[in-house]
Amino acid sequence: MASPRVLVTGFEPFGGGDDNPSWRVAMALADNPPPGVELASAILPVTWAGAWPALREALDVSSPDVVLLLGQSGKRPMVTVERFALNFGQGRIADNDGVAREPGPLVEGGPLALAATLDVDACVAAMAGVGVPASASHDAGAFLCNAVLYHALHGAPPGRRAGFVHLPMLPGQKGASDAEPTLEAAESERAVRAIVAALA
Ligand code: PCA
Repeated sequence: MASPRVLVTGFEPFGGGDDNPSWRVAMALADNPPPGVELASAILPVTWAGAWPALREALDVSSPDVVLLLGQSGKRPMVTVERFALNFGQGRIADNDGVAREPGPLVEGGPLALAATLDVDACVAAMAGVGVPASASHDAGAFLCNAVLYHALHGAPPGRRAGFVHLPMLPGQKGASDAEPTLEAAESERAVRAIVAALA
């Protein structure tokens, strides 16, 4: 059987931050591609205007069987795999263009919610299997992580699977406080590699 084509994406730093665990992991995988899959990767801008166009372009170029979207979550104690994307976007904070989006649908007339097509529980199990605490989440928020998952699912070609993994902030990352749980980049990378290995 041919190796599955897997597109892994990360996001740039945002919200005044100086780093993002998701771009670290996406770049680490690009530098040292996991075995058993045909890897493509992309870094997405944290902007309402640019994130989906950048993802759409990466999808057009790589035509992946699996889309594994990564992002940072500031307040989660562990790696989380999103079950759903909502057809709703709101700029709780300004994006990297300085735009705070008014609340409203991402896709006019689109379904209110779409379920991830990557097996969420299998992803959680794969990460638990390598000793990285992980859980499923039913709320990807209303910012750009939710938005790219919704767009990746909406109108996806048959047979393509897409999912989203939220990674905790990095220790010492600007904006991370002692009160917020963090995870080393190497641990997040190990977790994501376990998911990719399960796909291979
Ligand atoms: N996290 C944000 C957007 C970019 C990122 O890494 C989010 O959770 O929506």
